[in-house]
Amino acid sequence: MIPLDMPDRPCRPTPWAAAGALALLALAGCGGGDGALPQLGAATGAPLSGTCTELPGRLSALANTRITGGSTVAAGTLTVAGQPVPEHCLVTGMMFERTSAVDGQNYAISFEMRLPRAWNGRFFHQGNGGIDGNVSTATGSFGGGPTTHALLQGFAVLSSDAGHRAAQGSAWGIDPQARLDYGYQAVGKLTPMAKSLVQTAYGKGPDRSYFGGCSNGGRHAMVAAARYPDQYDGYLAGAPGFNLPKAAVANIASAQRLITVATDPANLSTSFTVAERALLSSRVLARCDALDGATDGLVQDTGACQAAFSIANDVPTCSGARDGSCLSAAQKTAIAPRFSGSLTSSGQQVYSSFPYDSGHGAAGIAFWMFTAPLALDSGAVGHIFKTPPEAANLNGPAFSLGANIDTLVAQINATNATYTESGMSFMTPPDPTNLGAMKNRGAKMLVYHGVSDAIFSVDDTARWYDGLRAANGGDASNFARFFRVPGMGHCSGGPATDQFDPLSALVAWVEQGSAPERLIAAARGPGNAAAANADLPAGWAANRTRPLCPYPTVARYNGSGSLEDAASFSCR
Ligand SMILES: [Ca+2]
Repeated sequence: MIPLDMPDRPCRPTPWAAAGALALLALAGCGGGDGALPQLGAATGAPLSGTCTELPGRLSALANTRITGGSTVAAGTLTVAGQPVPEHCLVTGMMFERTSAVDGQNYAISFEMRLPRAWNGRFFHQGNGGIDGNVSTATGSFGGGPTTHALLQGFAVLSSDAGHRAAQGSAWGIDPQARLDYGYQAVGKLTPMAKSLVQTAYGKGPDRSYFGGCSNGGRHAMVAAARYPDQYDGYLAGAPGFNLPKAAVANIASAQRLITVATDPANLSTSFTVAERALLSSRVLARCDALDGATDGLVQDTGACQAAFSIANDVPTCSGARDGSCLSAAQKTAIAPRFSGSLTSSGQQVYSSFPYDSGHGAAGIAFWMFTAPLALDSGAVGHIFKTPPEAANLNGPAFSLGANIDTLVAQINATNATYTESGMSFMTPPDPTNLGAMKNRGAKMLVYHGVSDAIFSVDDTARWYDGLRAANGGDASNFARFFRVPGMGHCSGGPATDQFDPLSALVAWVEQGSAPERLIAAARGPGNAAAANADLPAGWAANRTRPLCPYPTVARYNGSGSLEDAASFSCR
């Protein structure tokens, strides 16, 4: 039982009473010190008041906002995760409409909100992927090949374009304010508007608020946890590209190496074919699969694997022509730095190492390894992240293959009179391991990341989490937990159990104090998912399950029981 006079602020050791009776008293009063964080209450639902079409008429007081539509969406009009979405209201609008003094283009933060008739009392801010620019349907998706979306669970869901339109390609990065809105300011502007809209629609604001997404959406969640710690109670960050400018430059550096071993210089994917990527993963499995106690096509102990595996020694070197059964010596030289990490000319990491894993042969890898550096990272770095930006008519492949990596690294950290925040400043959390403000008010953070992700490295996320632990006395598990997903690529896919519901786990943690000891993930085999995962190995049961374990633990086989069943594994 909690004493009525217990302060609702967090209990922390006080620096001025580091020793002696005062410190003992402080700890006693806090029920054990730093572990006693506030417990937030559970949300309670409410019905939507009025009709969807008259709702916009009641929203005229929203500041800096123009509501552009309100309509009823009948049950079953939308289907997500194979399930029909119940009837809800759709409200659309725009915030901060303006014309840029820098590039003369029109900008606004466009958004939609989907408001369930049967509301669960919660607000979900859906962070979208890529470089934003689209108002993705606000079903409340959050990656992870999920079995559900937030809208299906009864959340009121917001989605936005983060302040620019995809029709501009990446050239909107020439506008300084559009950069800042994309980085973090759109979230800061949208959040109070959305809560006010919920208040009008339901007669009360959200009891609990959540932010979730994967990739850039995971980055948004990480940034929101640092910049807006008072606005959300739960932060769900999938594959958080919180060092996105660095990752993009490193991927460009990778392309510059790979092009040297492409058999067709006009097709970067000929540098490292499907068969050769599958060979690499098969050699990783041969060396690492059994290290977790189960030869099951999954490398759970990725740390032990990195120590055991060597691309130089464990992959055959071609003695003749490349035929998919070997890598040429030149290929190994070009590919190995993808994993050890691209370096500047002075030997500094551009971004991060990437682990060897079982998923490098998966279909989704090719986009991130071969297409993205020439068609996506080029515009992201050329227009959005670097100061000064390139001209609007940027040629993506020519820019990426011709760029000086040292120069790009300097430019993503640079400012000038027009661009007063660097790419690294507006895209990343200001101090990623300082999450004290959200922690101390009882908010929680759940992070997941695929080990075979080829664009944002699980190693970078692990390094961040190690820093977070160090900043919290060696243990951050009372407010932030990080789950690795072996075999999974970027947000989903790969030879992995990639189907899980981290949002329900986060809600139970925030509102009930039930911390996730593990997440149960299932394979998306035929018949076990709305969209089957074509990357699954033939020998796996369609409904294989595994525990996803809180870092640094890994799922180890208990020594008996089915290899298809999570119950046969423990997080150790
Ligand atoms: Ca294994």
